[in-house]
Amino acid sequence: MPPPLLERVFYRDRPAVSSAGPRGSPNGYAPTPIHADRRHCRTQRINDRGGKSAATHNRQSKGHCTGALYATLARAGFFPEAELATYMQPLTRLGGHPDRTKTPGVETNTGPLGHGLPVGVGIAIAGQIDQAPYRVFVITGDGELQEGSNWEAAMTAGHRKLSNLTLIVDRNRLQQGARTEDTVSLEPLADKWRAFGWNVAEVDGHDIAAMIPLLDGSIPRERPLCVIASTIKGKGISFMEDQASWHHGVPSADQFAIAMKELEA
Ligand SMILES: Cc1ncc(C[n+]2csc(CCOP(=O)(O)OP(=O)(O)O)c2C)c(N)n1
Ligand SMILES: [Mg+2]
Repeated sequence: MPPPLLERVFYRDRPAVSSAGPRGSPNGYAPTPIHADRRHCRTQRINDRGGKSAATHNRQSKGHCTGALYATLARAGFFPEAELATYMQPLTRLGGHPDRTKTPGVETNTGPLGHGLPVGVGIAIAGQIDQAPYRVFVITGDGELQEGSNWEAAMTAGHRKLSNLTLIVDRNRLQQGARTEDTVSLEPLADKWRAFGWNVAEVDGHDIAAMIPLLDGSIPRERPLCVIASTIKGKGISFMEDQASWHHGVPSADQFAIAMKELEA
């Protein structure tokens, strides 16, 4: 039985594959830098009380990537880091999808793709009405954007000029079983968001230094911002990188050892 993957990867400040070991759980996700980088985790000052007092509201719409989310929440102090070892074990608070009734720091249950952005838009509208100082962050997958609910939310956000809302699209070009562009193509993705009244930034999603100024509120804006973060799913593990099959893959003990060695290199 290998040591808990989340703990090992997390302590190396490396992008994590987001689930642990031979338990039939989904593997191979490249997290977005909002999870992977401790500096950002600190600057966000996420607040589990919510409401007007919260500095930010964070929605992980791609609820299948809880591994990276939990590692970040643990580091931010929402629960003990040792608890990461219980990931997806029976009776854990750290299940396969985020559950606000179980996991401290989780504000919205996600898992059904296409929910995070509509919920985030609602909270951003509330903030706009209340003139509350908080900002709202949502992370979606790119395949997830094939859900029509996202575009209703995008239209509303653009119409209301929700400058307190930032969406990060994890643009890894893979969805569950195939490439996005071979399934239902998304391009020209940036133009789509612009047409819906959003500002757009296109970045290398693994370039933390490039991501931070987009997220830290230092650039004033009058519209919602969509950050299209180009990423490589499974980055850092040679045999997983950019492979759709690893969406649900479970590494063998040998593969696990190789993966950890490569991440530690
Ligand atoms: C409404 C809905 N349909 C299907 C699924 C099953 N599902 C989980 S992850 C996934 C693929 C998501 O692809 P993408 O949004 O690109 O996320 P990535 O893992 O590449 O970051 C699918 C289809 C789901 N969770 N919700
Ligand atoms: Mg994807």
